[in-house]
Amino acid sequence: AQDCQVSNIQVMQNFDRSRYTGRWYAVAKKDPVGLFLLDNVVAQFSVDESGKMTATAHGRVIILNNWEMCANMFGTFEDTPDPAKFKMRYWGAASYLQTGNDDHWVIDTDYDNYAIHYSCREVDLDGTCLDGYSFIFSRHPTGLRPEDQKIVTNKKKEICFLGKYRRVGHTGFCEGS
Ligand code: FEN
Repeated sequence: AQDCQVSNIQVMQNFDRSRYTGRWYAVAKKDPVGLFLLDNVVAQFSVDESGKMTATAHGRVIILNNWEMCANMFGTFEDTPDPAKFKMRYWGAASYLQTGNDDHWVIDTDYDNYAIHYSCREVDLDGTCLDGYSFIFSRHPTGLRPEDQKIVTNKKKEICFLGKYRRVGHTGFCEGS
């Protein structure tokens, strides 16, 4: 189950978007090519009255002239036939932030402690992911529980991003934004 083909990646079975709502702290991330969020990444997922999923996220960025900013990002999700696979349109509150339209897959979650997100932006000719990003989320700002670490390591392997993650620090830089 680990041929690294994007089309063979297993996602969360019977994904329940309402149980996924609320605050998630990024504890690790695999970066895409280009501009992204540096650290202090916190996401907040919601489901509106019609059942549509939306999210906000913030994170520290460094713009021109080494200015540290808190980027406030918004995302709307388009459903697909697979309940754990979405298309996410995203944009920033500030005009200098990039906008985009990415895949947004929930690989695994227990809803109460951890979640593994995956997005491949560019699939290579051989079917593997050439440019993608991924977040490991925790409900706890202090990180993953020891009992969840093994699960997360296995999933990183399955999505072929093992060894490509960096820890996401939380210093309070974006608190209250
Ligand atoms: C996700 C889940 C919750 C909702 C959203 C998510 C994705 C966020 C993304 C952020 C991209 C940020 C960028 C920043 C940027 C998955 C957490 C929305 C995909 C692209 C700079 C840095 C420096 C500069 C200009 C812009 O544009 N950063 O000079």
